[in-house]
Amino acid sequence: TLSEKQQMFSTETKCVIWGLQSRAVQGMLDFDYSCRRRSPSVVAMIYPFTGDHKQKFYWGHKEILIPVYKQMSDCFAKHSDADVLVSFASLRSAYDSTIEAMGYSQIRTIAIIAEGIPENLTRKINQEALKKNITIIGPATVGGIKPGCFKIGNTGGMLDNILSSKLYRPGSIAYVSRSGGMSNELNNIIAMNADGVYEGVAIGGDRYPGTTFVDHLLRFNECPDVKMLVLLGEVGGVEEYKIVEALNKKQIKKPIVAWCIGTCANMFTSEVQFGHAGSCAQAERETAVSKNKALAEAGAVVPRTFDELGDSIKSTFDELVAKGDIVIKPEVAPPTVPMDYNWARELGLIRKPASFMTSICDERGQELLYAGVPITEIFEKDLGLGGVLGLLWFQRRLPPYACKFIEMVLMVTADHGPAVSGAHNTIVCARAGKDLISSLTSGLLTIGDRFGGALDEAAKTFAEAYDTGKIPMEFVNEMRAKGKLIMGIGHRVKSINNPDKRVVILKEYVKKHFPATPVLDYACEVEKITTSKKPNLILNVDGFIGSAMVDLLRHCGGFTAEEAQQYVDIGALNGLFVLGRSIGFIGHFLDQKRLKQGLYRHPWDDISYVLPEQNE
Ligand code: Q5B
Repeated sequence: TLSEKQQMFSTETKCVIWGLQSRAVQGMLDFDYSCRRRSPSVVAMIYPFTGDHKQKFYWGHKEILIPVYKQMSDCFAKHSDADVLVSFASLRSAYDSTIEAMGYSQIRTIAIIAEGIPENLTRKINQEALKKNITIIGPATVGGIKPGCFKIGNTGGMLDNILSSKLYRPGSIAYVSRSGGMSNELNNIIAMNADGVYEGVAIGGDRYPGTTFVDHLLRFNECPDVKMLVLLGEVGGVEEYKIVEALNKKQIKKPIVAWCIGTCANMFTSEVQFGHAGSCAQAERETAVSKNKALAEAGAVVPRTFDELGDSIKSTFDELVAKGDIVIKPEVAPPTVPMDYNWARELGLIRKPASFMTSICDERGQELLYAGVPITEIFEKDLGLGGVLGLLWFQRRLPPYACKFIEMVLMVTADHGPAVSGAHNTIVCARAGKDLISSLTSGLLTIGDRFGGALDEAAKTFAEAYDTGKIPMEFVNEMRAKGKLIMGIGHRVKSINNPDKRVVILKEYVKKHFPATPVLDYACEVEKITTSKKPNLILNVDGFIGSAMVDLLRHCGGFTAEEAQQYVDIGALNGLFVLGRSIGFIGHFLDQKRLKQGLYRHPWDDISYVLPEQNE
């Protein structure tokens, strides 16, 4: 029987994850399930930045809860059966959390994923681990995998990879590599050329890994179920020479296929630093070519190139099968693990009708798109607020004169004093102690036919009257006969004697820049008739913007007649007043707060109490 240390993981291994790594945890649970483990390998998580709580995961089809602890002490007290810690702590917190974890006698193995831990701290961790007889895998690694038993974090990749590399059941080959990415490659190569992986460890790319190639190879050499070894070393360092030594001393007796990557470094005239911190040859001895030569001389099977690694594994494996050292076991299909929805979608395996559709904005890519236009382009082309509104409201890149008009509309409607319904409501609400959003919305809720919300109806009625060829007088008379007010006509304080400067400014601009203004002209004709009756029955700001917007939509060249009509029908134009006036309402809210105005109570002398008499 193997010692506990030799058998690092079993089907009963229980581990704790340091860090809120939900995807990695789910990957481990899916692996466990595919291996037909009786229970999940992950029993808890530690995360010092939130309180104790539970997170939901899938165990096959079933949902399970895994506790998350703030304190490591609470976690290990509750889960005394966990002897492995998989640490996703950052390079800043990995040292402290690993040292703390080593204080718990139940811990036998720690995998440290973080890259970039200072080498002096890694060496302290390694010394402490040696004293406490703890196996460290890493730092700077994905970890390792023992098919059928346990998977460290993200090792082996997604479930489809686990299945295609047959990692759900043990094979006869154990490997060591430095790189996590290359260990995935090995899982695949070994599955294709032999009966699969028994155990694989990626020791990590740092100069001082917690455990070395030879530590694991000696362990595998003692394991009766491991029939053959594979080493994937790399340029830099001298760890591979310890294997050469172990081979020469016959400490490693099992057949070993070995390759050190980075042989191309010899083709460069200067020193080459590969991806890992340790992968740089400081001397001739540290080159991949020298190490491959030494390994071959010591008896390892060394292919000519990395491309032939699979062939070497296959021929060595076939020999062991021929000798009867390896008996190929019948394949048993793993249980079906439900596929993660997002992954299945990404692979194009499933489709689901979307719950809602959107056609104005896409924030999913690298850059935010407004109606398909990247925001950098919006700034580069200086489309301005009017341009953004054109994209998000009308899905069109409007011509510059139209963008400018929209901005002018927002500017002139931004505020019209504290006395109007909406500003009044905002002020009363602010003075009742409410917040900005409540005060703003209470003001916005007053916008309607009588106040600021007549744009769409004005646009509709003036356009309809114009389109049906009614002469303005006929239209006014018809409205009066129906007992209807003309939307967009009339103002409480403005009149022909006290003209609304906002309308004057807009009119001047529209007349100068719009290609055609038939509906606005029609509304002005109506105004002539209504003001002849009463001077305050002017074409007001709502009526002006409404009719000018119909002309803009119809004649700017960006919309069909139906599209232009649709925007009026769906009530887009009132949005201009709502948006513009929100600026003012927010201003009133801030003003009241700045002026520290107390609760508003309407004065009694301004209220006429008209209650019925008692004897009535
Ligand atoms: N008469 C705006 O009314 C107001 C008539 C009309 C035919 C009409 C009224 C009206 C249509 C809706 C509209 C937007 C309620 C207005 C705005 C933004 C604002 C606000 C601000 C800002 C004003 C007196 C006589 C009566 C009525 C007749 C009135 N309107 N006839 N068509 N449209 N307009 N809303 O002054 O014979 O005496 O009984 O509903 O366009 O909200 O600054 O304050 O920026 O914040 O209260 O500019 O016109 O007049 O209702 O007492 O009527 O005129 O039938 O006739 P007043 P009333 P009679 S812009």
